[in-house]
Amino acid sequence: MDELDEMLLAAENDIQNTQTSDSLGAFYAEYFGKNGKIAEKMKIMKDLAVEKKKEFGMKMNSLKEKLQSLIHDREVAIAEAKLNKRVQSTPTLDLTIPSTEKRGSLHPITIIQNRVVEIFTSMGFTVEDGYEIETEYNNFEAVNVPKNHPARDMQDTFYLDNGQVLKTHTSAAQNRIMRKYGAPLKAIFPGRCFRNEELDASHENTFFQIEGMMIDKDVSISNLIYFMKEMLTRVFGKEINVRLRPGFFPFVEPGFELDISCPYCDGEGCRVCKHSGWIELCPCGMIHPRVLEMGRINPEEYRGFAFGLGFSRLAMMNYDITEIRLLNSGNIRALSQAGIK
Ligand code: FA5
Repeated sequence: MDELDEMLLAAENDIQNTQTSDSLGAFYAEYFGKNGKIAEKMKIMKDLAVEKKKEFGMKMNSLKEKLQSLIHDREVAIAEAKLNKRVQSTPTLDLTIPSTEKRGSLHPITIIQNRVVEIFTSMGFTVEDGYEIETEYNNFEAVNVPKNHPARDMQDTFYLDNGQVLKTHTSAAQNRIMRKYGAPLKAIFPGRCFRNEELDASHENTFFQIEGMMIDKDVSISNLIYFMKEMLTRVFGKEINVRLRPGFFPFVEPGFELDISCPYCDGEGCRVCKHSGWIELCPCGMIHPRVLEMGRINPEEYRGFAFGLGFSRLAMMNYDITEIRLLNSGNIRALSQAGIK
């Protein structure tokens, strides 16, 4: 029996000195394995007298239970120590702490678009969505640009195998919207446009426009001037004057180029307006009767104006960006400077 007490004492000591779960596993096998120390001791049993056998059996059971409980406790202690060590050596990561990194900002185009959309909706215009992939009919024929018309050269685009096109202008949605709502109608439709262009500082193959249309019985050029002046004055936050020059677009008659008084020098003349005091901003005009007809609106009864404002260029003016390609560049440092302005 003393031997068993000695064995327990030695085992307790060994367990406490064990530092890893691997060596604890080895210890377990040494004692509880098939040919381990306990199995070895149990061999004595068969030679003991009956009354001693019982006492020995009870003592062995209590020794085994004690060892198993000590091994379990040690295993837990080793795991805890390992975890504590890892926690202490890992830099603290608290995902709930607000980032010290700079937050993201809206893209300059989005900021301008939101502003223009808000202004037009406050004046009773509905906001419509155009498709980016359009039928050739909607992009060209429905706005009075038949096949082989020279105006198509100005808006070469990317053709898909199925004959559809990446829309070259937001005017591509005019026909669908006229047919959807009929007259009277006041709608704006911002969107991404694509052209197969020679790229330079002010021409991109992917850019943004916003189209506006107002159709009613008494709509005139004065309404067009009023809405454009009001919108631009609110975008630039100062009184903006506008002027119209003749401009040709097959879908308007008469057609205009709308210039604005230079917001940088208030018409005095500066680098931006090339010392003319005016900046060309937005083509527009009175919707051609054929375009109304194709939109199933009676041109005898209704008239309307339409404009197609280049958002990309408006954003450039607003944020003093001189290179249009920056807008699609994903250059976050540059874009966020504009975004936070
Ligand atoms: C049009 O796209 C006509 N659909 C506008 C219109 C609508 C006229 C309704 C009359 C009535 P234009 O091709 O000029 O017109 O383009 C309009 C504006 O889009 C330009 O003033 C310019 O700001 C912008 N734009 C055109 N091409 C590019 C380009 N490659 N890169 C960046 N902006 C462009």
